[in-house]
Amino acid sequence: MKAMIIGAAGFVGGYLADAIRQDLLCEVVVTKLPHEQLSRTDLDVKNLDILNPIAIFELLKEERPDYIFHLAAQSSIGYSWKNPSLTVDVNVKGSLNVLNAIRQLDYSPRVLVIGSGEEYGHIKPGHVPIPETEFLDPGNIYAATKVCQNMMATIYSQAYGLQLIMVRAFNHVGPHQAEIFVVSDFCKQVVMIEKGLQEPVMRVGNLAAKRDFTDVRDVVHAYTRLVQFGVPGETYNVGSGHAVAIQEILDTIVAQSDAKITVETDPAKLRPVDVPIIEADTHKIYDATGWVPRIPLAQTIADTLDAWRAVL
Ligand code: A2R
Repeated sequence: MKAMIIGAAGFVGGYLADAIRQDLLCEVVVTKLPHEQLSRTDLDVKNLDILNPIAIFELLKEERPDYIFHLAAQSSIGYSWKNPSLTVDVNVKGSLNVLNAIRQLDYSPRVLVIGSGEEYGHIKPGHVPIPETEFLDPGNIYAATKVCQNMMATIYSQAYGLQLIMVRAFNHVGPHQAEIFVVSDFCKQVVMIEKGLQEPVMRVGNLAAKRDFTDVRDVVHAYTRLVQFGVPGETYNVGSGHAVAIQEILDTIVAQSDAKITVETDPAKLRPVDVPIIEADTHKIYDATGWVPRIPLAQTIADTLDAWRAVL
């Protein structure tokens, strides 16, 4: 058996490759953009730009993966405001290219199409935890493209009988995440302070917002279970099911350091449209796969701090 990860050079790809080997016991082929670096030497790596439909089809025809995980995306919300056109090209047209290539194959692989909890957007008070049936009200271009990807995959699954399973992943966190994300940002700042590289002041945004965080090392096991046991044409939330205030995250991070730290609000980090609470309803994935996250947030934070300590 063989699995392919499309778009493996990002945060999730390496963790997913390890989970596939462990859970699915299969060979793993991964793709990256030609200009990207993949530090892993133990993986079979192919270059692929999903904006090139012929290249996708040729690669799939050659490799014939039994499982496909489609992670490739322009995944930054901030960048999606700056370059909406590229975000639409990659996340909508690129994903459609992937779906069209799969449709042309003479066999039917099981495919996980990764979307985002951001697709729900402006959650009304009292509408948490959020079930998959919730009204989609995306608040940014990234989220809108992921809604579109989900709809295209749902339609292709129904119309052409493809084995496409859709995910809406809520915030995932862990070692080596880019520092534009809050947990990684806070951990990096703490380590900078520990090492005397930053004055002992943490700069933070909205601490009252509550978000649903899951360790990336748990998320990838949800993906391996869904690709096996998810029902084609269905969408599944992947999250912890518990919202945690950013304030609590900050307190946990600061408590894990010996450094003396004060906290200051940075107006540049305050987002005007922050939704007060986002929390996934996780009954559907649990019923389908039995998956539950196992790594406590304090452990994720400890490991993320250690990863920054090793890097800085
Ligand atoms: O944007 P880059 O240069 O970081 O490359 C990203 C890559 N990618 C592409 N791959 C193939 N063809 C393209 N035209 C293309 N454009 C971008 O997909 C990056 O290496 C990878 C996605 O990884 P990340 O951005 O780190 O996302 P992460 O955290 O691994 O999340 C995986 C999926 C994404 O679909 C997210 O939207 C979703 O989970 O939450």
